[in-house]
Amino acid sequence: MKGKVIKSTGSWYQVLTEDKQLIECRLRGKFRNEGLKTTNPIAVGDWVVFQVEEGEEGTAIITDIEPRENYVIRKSPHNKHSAHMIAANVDQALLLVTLKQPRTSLGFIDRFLVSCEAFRIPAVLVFNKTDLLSEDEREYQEAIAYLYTSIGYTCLAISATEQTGLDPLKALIKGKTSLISGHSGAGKSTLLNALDSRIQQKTSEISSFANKGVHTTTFAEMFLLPDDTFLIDTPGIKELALVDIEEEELAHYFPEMRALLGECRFHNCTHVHEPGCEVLAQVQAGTIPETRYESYLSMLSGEDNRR
Ligand SMILES: Nc1nc2c(ncn2[C@@H]2O[C@H](COP(=O)(O)OP(=O)(O)OP(=O)(O)O)[C@@H](O)[C@H]2O)c(=O)[nH]1
Ligand SMILES: [Mg+2]
Ligand SMILES: [Zn+2]
Repeated sequence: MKGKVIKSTGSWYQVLTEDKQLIECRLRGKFRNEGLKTTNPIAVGDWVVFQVEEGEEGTAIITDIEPRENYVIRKSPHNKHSAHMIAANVDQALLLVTLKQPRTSLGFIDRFLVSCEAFRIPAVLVFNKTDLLSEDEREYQEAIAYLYTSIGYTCLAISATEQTGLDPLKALIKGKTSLISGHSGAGKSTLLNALDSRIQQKTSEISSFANKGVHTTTFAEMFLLPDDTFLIDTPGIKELALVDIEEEELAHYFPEMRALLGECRFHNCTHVHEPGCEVLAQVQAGTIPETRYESYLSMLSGEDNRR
């Protein structure tokens, strides 16, 4: 029998069977993780083969994991050698962006987008907490959304608490499996609760001292909505360490640069100082946004993950 892992608590996995029954499963034996060094062998979203245990009511043993279409891993910023698999087989990743409480920086957005490009997962920016914005802040948000839309990313603006802007979001997630990411306190769990009243994820006010979230959600969990719509709530991202991306590959993960890469004079151009660099020319001409290019440079040098 086959099913989809919707929750993992370390030793137990909650699996949704093909006929929409829930069954608690355990893992027996060692699983090779497709050469990936991860701290967990199975993630939310994995399709697994299981066998019901004899004599045990309603529990089963996972015997196999189906090949993954894609996966999202988060590298520990402190330990280069360990990575945690957040989810597998997702159709899209939504980043909840908040201009304040907490502030999501452009550098953070760009790191997230580059990671999604590397994982080959379409990314969507969802600006949340729009109810908190002044007129000026709203204009600033619209300018950012315009910038990312022009690069090709879908941008939406919502308020999870006021439940505004949710209809386009509902249309976007319908029939798909979507991962919801963002800083702690950005409102991921609040949004889940707003999308379906049967979902009751715990939420917490952000700390008034640090203006940051308090990491209320501690493990990824998948929720089933009507119409085969799956949403994955995840713990807030503190820092985003990039998965292994070679220097020469990095520009490929910026769609607005990717289109130009054949046009630089040198085929191994790093787009930093080389003569005849088309990327630099477009930055100077203003067609590549300066903030994006700054993010490129900061990722290239491997400096701060935290802006
Ligand atoms: N004003 C306002 N507050 C919001 C909005 N969405 C969420 N919040 C508040 O932000 C706080 C944090 O929300 P959570 O849903 O717990 O945030 P989270 O992203 O799940 O955080 P972690 O689980 O820690 O990663 C709560 O007090 C919410 O009520 C919004 O649209 N507007
Ligand atoms: Mg949460
Ligand atoms: Zn170049």
